[in-house]
Amino acid sequence: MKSAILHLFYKFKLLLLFTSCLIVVAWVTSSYLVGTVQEMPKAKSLVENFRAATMLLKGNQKKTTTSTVEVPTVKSTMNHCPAVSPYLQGPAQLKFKAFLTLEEVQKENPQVAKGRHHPAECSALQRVAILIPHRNREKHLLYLLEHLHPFLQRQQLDYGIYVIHQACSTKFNRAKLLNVGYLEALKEENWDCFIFHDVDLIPENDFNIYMCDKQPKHLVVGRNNTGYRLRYKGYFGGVTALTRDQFSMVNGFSNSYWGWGAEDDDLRIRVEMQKMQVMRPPPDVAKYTMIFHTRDRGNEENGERMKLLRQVSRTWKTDGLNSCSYKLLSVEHKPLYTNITVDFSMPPNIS
Ligand code: UD2
Ligand code: MN
Repeated sequence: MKSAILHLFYKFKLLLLFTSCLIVVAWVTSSYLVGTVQEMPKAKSLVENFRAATMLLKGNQKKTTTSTVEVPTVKSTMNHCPAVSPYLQGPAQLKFKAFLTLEEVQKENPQVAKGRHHPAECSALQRVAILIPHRNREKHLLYLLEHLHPFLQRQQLDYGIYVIHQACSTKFNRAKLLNVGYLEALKEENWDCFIFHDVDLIPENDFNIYMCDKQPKHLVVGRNNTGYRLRYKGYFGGVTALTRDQFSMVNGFSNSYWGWGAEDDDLRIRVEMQKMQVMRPPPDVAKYTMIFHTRDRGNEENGERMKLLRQVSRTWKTDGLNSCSYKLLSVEHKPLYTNITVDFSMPPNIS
């Protein structure tokens, strides 16, 4: 009798042990599964964004030999913005109001201060500086600002617009102004990406993303006045996007192109000499309207340009960012852009 009771008790103990084991196993598995399911979308978007950031980084690392490569840093603890912004609208019918004023454009953009803006809901993938060379094109600048601010905000970028204004009546030098823009903008912020932007080109499709890539990007495939066709194979004018490191690797633009033409071809040659390859978005995306204009006074065709182009392989190392001298007249932080005014002294052989 006693042994039967003992046997029963022993069986009961075994059953108890087995059930508690089952409970523990069930609890561990269920909490693990729930955790995984909840974390999936977040993890997926993090991985996607991390990939985008590392693609940029890898591109820089591969090409950079001397300077240290910096990861685009994310200052906040916020999630990265998605690889494709949910606010993009696609092709747009551009409108140019006849009597637009700067005050109106400012009123349309109350959230922009000192030409800068960043998304409130997520941490932008890149910090992008837009550099615009300028003289006597106020109306074009107004139209560009009116279109570009909302365009860049729809792309969820952390951006700043810089207008680099050439003072006085010396021959216009687009390339040197852009070198100045790069050097001065970097004094304010460690920008990841630079967009070199003509004042008269308005992007028609916000899927033309103003971010840099593994290779230098040419953002203008076509424009209204050339039937939206690429002008020639090596064409690199109008709007281009280079990372901080890509631009420094080629020593920036040449400073020697006074007047109109070929400074863009010079930059392409520099890019190709570093074994980089120009990328372009698809033609239906990389479309621009160029506001009509004639050739400006002080920007006459440069007769020396073909000669200069033939010398790039000999001159690029000593003619560029490292030799860009200028007189900085002012840096003004206006609501919609930072205005940098510079004065250049022309070499004696240029008239
Ligand atoms: C083409 C290129 C441009 C550049 C130029 C040759 C395109 C779309 N653009 O422009 O990138 O390579 O040829 O130099 O292919 N600017 C002023 N004030 C002036 C003169 C020029 O602000 O007095 C600035 C302005 O930003 C203008 C840019 O320089 O958009 C280029 O000058 P352009 O528009 O007269 O030359 P364009 O249209 O032939
Ligand atoms: Mn133009």
